[in-house]
Amino acid sequence: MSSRNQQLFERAQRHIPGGVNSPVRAFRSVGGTPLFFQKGAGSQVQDADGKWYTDYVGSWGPMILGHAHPEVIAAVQAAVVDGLSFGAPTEKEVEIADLLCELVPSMEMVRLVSSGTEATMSAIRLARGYTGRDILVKFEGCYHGHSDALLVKAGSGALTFGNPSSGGVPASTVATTLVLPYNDPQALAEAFKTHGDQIATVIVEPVVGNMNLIAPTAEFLKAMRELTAKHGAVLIFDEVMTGFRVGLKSAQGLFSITPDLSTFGKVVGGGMPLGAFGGKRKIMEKIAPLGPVYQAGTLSGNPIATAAGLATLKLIQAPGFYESLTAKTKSLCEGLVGAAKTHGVAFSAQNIGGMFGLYFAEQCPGTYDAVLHCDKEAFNRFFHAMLEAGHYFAPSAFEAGFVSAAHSEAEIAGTVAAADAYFASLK
Ligand code: HOZ
Repeated sequence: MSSRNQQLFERAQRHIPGGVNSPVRAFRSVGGTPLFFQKGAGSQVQDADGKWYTDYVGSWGPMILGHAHPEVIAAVQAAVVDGLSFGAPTEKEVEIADLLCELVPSMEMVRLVSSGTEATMSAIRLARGYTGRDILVKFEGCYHGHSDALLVKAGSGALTFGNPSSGGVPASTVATTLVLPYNDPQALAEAFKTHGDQIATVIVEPVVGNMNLIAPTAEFLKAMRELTAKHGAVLIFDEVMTGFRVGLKSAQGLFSITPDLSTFGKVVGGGMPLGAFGGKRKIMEKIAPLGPVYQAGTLSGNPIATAAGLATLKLIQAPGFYESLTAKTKSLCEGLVGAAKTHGVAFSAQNIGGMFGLYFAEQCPGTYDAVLHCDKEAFNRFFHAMLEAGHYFAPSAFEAGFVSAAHSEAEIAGTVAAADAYFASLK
């Protein structure tokens, strides 16, 4: 008899393309049937067959407190009874805007939206409107949501204009998107030398989480800040993934770099659809109704989403929160590396705050090319063995993983023990 997961997946495919509402969920990269979840509690998620897993995906980042945190649930329940949406301002929007500007060093003004994709798309429009220039620079392997101008694959060579990497994106839309290699300050300097007076903005994931985890070099971030400032381009830190995940001041606080604009999503909404973009007042004042750059949304600043976001942002300010989260994520990485080493498996891992990368390679990669050289098939076998043992990692070798405050050291030790048993079985 087929499992309920399988039955649901078969049924889903009738009316939902690929049976999923976001492609990476389809398990195409790792093979097999995607899990349908019915419940989450703390660090655990339960699938449609009733099996529980220790969750290292955390809804791709938002669930930093774990699933169904009582204070977040209470805040949402309290908000729900007062109405679901008004399409008009509410006090909670003001509260969360104040808090974001207080917590994140570069934020002087902020606009709330409903997703990370909206945040990055709007920040780019704003940067172009502010500078009056067209060229957008992005980096190979960085993902900034699915708006047209950002869906560009890397061309070979450092200084090529991109081609669409998705059907349906007109070549003209991406003709002004320039794709450069990540962690390559020289390529960025060349781009500014050639196009400096036409570059509106450089957008970057300050720690990449969308080609597995890639840590930035200090030189790369420094060069980016200096070159954008020198040429009058807007530097956008896409902190949708890193925001409140790598530290309370986000990646910009961790690396002491002040971007001109930043984008947020995931943790900021505590699991509800909420995003934000913000930064320098003189740039933000170009947005309608103050300025000529249009941006809007019926559900922007939704009262339920802001309730969940505020409750989450309050709890992550607890003393020692990030020290503990970082230590737990580190013990997961170190434990897995130790187990792999014991059994002679080529494997490496690293974390920055509560996000981590696992690589079937001797060393942690620092570039897109190096990530592509990791052993994807070995990851896929590991993924399925761990899933079978009740440990849920991202279903792709090209995604970062996440630990929550609800994960206990004992649960992490259990995951390491399961990995140890799997690595031992490979001999
Ligand atoms: N954009 C997410 C991966 N980096 C996946 C979102 C989802 O499938 O929910």
